[in-house]
Amino acid sequence: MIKLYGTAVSNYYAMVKVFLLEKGFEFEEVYIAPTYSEPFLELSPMGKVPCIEVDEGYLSETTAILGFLEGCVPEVPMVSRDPFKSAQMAQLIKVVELYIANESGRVAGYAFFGQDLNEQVAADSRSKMERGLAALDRLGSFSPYIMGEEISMADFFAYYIFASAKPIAKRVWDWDIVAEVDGLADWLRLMSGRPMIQQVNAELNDAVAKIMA
Ligand SMILES: N[C@@H](CCC(=O)N[C@@H](CS)C(=O)NCC(=O)O)C(=O)O
Repeated sequence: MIKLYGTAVSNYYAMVKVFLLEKGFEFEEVYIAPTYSEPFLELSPMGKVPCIEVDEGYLSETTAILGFLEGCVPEVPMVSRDPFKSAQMAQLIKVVELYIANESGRVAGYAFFGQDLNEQVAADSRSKMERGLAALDRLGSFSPYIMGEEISMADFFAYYIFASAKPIAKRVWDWDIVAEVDGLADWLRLMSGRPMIQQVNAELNDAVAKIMA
């Protein structure tokens, strides 16, 4: 059985967990906090969560994990069989990861953990996020899902990136990033109504509340 390693407070952990549930996998959750030290680096060479253990070995990096899971259960498709459409989805995921997730992550310490804000980093991060959001506005369909009529891997990935980037942008710049992209607010509502997302969000909110307490 697949083992999912990580912690419920991680938005990346949440995406993999929802994807496992949506595709009908049986899996076991193993709590581990991210750490850049042995022996965890054997499982996840960058010391990050989530990672999974399967018969063949360990896998980290969320998009790689989702790609593997997709290949295991193609009968619940979350990637188009059309090579061009599939590449368009990969393009959108990459834009969201590099220019929204990673850029907002640079100021997450201030937003979530009371660290000092480096104004230069914040300005650079904001200008890259503006471009990322403009790119998402061009690439996303939101009719009703992010790539069009069918739900895809990109919906789960982007949903949990916005779960983190939205409060970060609000806290750092008092900036509503959801309003920057046509259709994003309705799409977030649509995704939030999915039973598996509701289940995982309840666990995530619970885990965050415990940490705050
Ligand atoms: N690129 C990684 C990002 C995962 C990530 O940033 N995980 C966070 C938790 S949400 C983490 O492990 N942080 C610890 C660290 O960066 O040292 C992926 O796609 O899985």
